[in-house]
Amino acid sequence: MEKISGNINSTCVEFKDFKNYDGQVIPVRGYIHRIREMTGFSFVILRTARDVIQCVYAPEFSDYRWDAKLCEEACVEIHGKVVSSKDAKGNDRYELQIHDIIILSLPAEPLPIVINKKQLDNIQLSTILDLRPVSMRNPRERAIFKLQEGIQRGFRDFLTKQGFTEIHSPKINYAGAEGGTNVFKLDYFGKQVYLAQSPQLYKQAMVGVFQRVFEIAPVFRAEHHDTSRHLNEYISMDFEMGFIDSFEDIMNMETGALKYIMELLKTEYSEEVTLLKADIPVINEIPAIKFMDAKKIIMDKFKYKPSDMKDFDPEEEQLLGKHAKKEFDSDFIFVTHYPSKKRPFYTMDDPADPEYTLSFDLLFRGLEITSGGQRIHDYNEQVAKMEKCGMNPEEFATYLMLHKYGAPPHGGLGLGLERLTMHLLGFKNVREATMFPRDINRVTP
Ligand code: AMO
Repeated sequence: MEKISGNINSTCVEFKDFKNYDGQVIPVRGYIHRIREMTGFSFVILRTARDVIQCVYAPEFSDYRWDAKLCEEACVEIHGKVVSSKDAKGNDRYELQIHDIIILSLPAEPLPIVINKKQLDNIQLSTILDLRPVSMRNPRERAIFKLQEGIQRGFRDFLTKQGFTEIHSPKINYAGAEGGTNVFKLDYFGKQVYLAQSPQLYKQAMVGVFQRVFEIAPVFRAEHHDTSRHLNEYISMDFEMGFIDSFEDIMNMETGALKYIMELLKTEYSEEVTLLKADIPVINEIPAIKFMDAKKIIMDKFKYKPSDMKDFDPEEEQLLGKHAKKEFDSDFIFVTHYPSKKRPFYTMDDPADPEYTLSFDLLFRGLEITSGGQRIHDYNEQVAKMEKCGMNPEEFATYLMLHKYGAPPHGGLGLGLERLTMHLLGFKNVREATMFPRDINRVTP
């Protein structure tokens, strides 16, 4: 019987390592992205997991002869000699002189859209989304989600280094965590349960165990409107930390995480950053402004009349983004001390003025990407706040175990991955930064 050792011996060479193989014949696997026939030779562009590699077929390179079955989107193993050359802009690069092509599989049909141009030109977003499994084969489209991987990786790396433990909370829950009407109801063997709006109640519970926890996972919001910034399922990057001195500890932790993420994107995702022309923000310090002071700026400086004095509309967020850029040369701005009436039941009121809370939002280029703040840790205070909010504390007995049996001062935040990606890449619609979006009109593919 054959034994499986767990040794991973890849026989294929990655493009980034080509420099170590100059002049040698090496194997590479991938898709045939494009074939361009020239006089006397052909360019065969091979698409690997992260790169597109130029290979050249010419009869004089070897005894191998072109197989007429080869076509775009064929999966192949190419054996070729690594040679240095120049790209169209005169930059040094490596290409492969083809010595052999082994066909691994052939497509049954040609692709329904052209994916081998620089970007998906003249194709509507709805078509791109309908055809996600193939539209993402386009290198630019693919790069969006590679970069998104970098954001999550940065968040995870940074927090792990800061002593946070990664957790996974359940997504089928006995109650909605955030209140409001945008909760999905589910029939659970005859009982009504809800899809998680956020990991809020569970991440707080785990502060009582690990002190610092984080989670990167999908959450569900039954958004009844079709907007460019709302999804019904999105990836929430959450953290919660105990033994804080003030809610500013949370804003500092987020600032540190964002700095780390942006640095990681610049260093380890530079090809994607270049391909997408991503405008990576420089973060030194992030300015913070109180909610009511922000309202004043919106009204006095921008002469805008808010429709709601307890929250911001998208136009007001944009004005605050402009203010941050002009006054502080910052792409980010924290808005703190939101009105108590607009924040969920777990938010700690400001002892200096209980009409307001020790909470914040972070705006990035004029869009809310984060909510966070300090939580109530005292049992009696939390029960009283629930009652004030019209909730029945008995239904939240599990949640209240944290408070009942001792909770440290703590707080945390939730950061929307797709929204951060969207504004990093200058997209107008959050769906462009979502691999398989779910909205009021879409549950497929
Ligand atoms: P909140 O409900 O404000 O806070 O959500 C936090 C962040 O999640 C993103 N977000 C969304 N992204 C896409 N589509 C949506 N429908 C959507 N709704 C929210 C935004 C937002 O800033 N429990 C708190 C966080 C905390 O206090 O720890 C919460 O979930 O980027």
